[in-house]
Amino acid sequence: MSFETISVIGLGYIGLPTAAMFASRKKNVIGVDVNQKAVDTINRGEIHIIEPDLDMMVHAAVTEGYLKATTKPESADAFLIAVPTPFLPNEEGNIPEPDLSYIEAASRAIAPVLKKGDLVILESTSPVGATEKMAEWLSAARPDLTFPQSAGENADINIAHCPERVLPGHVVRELVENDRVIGGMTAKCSARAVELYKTFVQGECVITNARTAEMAKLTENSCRDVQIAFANELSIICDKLDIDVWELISLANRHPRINILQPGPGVGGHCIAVDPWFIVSKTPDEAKLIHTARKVNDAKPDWVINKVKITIADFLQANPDKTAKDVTIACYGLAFKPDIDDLRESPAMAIAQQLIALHNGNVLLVEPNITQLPAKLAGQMLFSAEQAFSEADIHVLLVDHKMFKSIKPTAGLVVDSRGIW
Ligand code: SAJ
Repeated sequence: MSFETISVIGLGYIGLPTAAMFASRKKNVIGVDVNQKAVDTINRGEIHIIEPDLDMMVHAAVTEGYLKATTKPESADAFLIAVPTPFLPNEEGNIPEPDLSYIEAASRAIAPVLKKGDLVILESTSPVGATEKMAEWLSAARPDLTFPQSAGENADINIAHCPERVLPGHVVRELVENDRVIGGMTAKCSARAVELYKTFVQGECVITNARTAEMAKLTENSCRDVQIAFANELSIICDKLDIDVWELISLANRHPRINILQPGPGVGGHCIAVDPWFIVSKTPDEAKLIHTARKVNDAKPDWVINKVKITIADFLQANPDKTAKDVTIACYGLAFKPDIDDLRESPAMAIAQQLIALHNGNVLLVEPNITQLPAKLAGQMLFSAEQAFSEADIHVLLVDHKMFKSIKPTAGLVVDSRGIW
C-alpha cells in the first residue's frame, strides 16, 4: 500500500523540514502542532524557525497545496512523531530522567484517527524502550486495532523507530543524503518504513530493530560528547601546564589514526548535551565514561567564568587606580555553536548571563547572528564587535563565528575559549 497522505506530528526543527520534504515530492502532508502560532505561520507559507532553504521549501509546499498545518490530527496513511523528549525536572546532582510525556500526548492525539494499514514512526530521540511504550499507549487507546507487540507481522498498525540524525544548519541537505537507521518492531514494519523514507532519502535505509535504532542515535551523540570532553579536559590540563592546547591538538592530529575534536566553553544544543543522559539514566552503573564526559562538559562554563575572574584580578593588579566597577567585559558570541542564531541550551549564553550577574562593571554582548536579545537578557544591549573592541578591557571569545576569525581586538586582555584569537 503506498503512502498518499502523510502526517507529521511536531513541526519543529526536524518535523517541519521533514514535512516540507515529503510535500516537495508531491505527497499530501498534514503537519500537526499544538502551537497555534506556528500552525498559522506555516499556513501563510512562512516558517517560525531558522534553517537555510527551509523557507523556500515551505512556501512552495503550502502555495502548491501539498502541505497544510493544523492543531488537530486527521486521518493519514503514515504518522511521523517528531516531538521533543526533554528531561523531567530534577534536583541538581541527580541523573536527569527523560520526559516522554510529549510522545505520550502525540500518541493519544493520533490514536482516534488511526485505521487499519497505517504506519506510525517515532522520530524523536528516545531512551531505549520508548517505541515499545508508544505502541502500548496506542494499543490501549485503540483496543479495536491490533499492534505489532501482540499481533507481530499481522498487526493492523505498523510501528518503527527511525531517529533523525541531521545537523542543524544543514538539515535540508542531510535529510536527503544521510543514511537512515530503520528500526521496525517487525520485519514488515521496517519494510514499510523504508518504503516511506525512500520517497526522498537518497542515503541507504539500514534495517534493524526498534531498540537498536534507539540506542544507535544515543550512541552517536554520546560518542561526540565523549570526544568533546576529551578535548575540553586536555584544554584544562594544558592551561595548567602552560601549553597551547590548539597547537597541541593540531600536532597530535597529524598522526594518521588520531582525530581530536576542539575544546570550547562547553557543549550546547538540544542533542549532544541531552542524549547521553538517556543512556546514563537507564544504566547508571555501567555508563561510567559517558557519565563522566557529561560532567566534564557541563563543568566547562564554570571553568571559563573562573578564567574571566582571574583575568579581572590581573587587570586590577596592573591598574591599581581602578576597581571592578571600572572594568568593562565583552562577550563575543551567544549561540550554541558557530554561524547559527540558536541561543537555546548555549554555554555561551549561560556564561554571559553569569558574568552579568557576577560582575559589578559593564558587560557588552556581541552576537552578529541576531538582532534582538532574548527575554533572559532583558535590560542588556547588543553591541557590534568594533564597538566592543574599543570599549572593553577584557574580551571573552565564546563562539568561533566566521566573523570573529577575520577580526580581533588590538587592546585589552583576552580570554579565548575557542582558540581563534
Ligand atoms: N562542539 C565542541 N567542539 C567540537 C565540536 C562541537 O565544543 O569539536 C560543541 C559545539 O560548539 C556545540 C556542541 O558541541 O555546543 C554540539 O554541536 P555539534 O555540531 O557537535 O552537534 P549538534 O548538536 O548541532 O548536532 C548533533 C549531530 N550529531 C553528531 O554529530 C553525532 C547531528 O548529526 C544530530 O542529528 C543532532 O546532534 C541531533 O539532533 O541529535
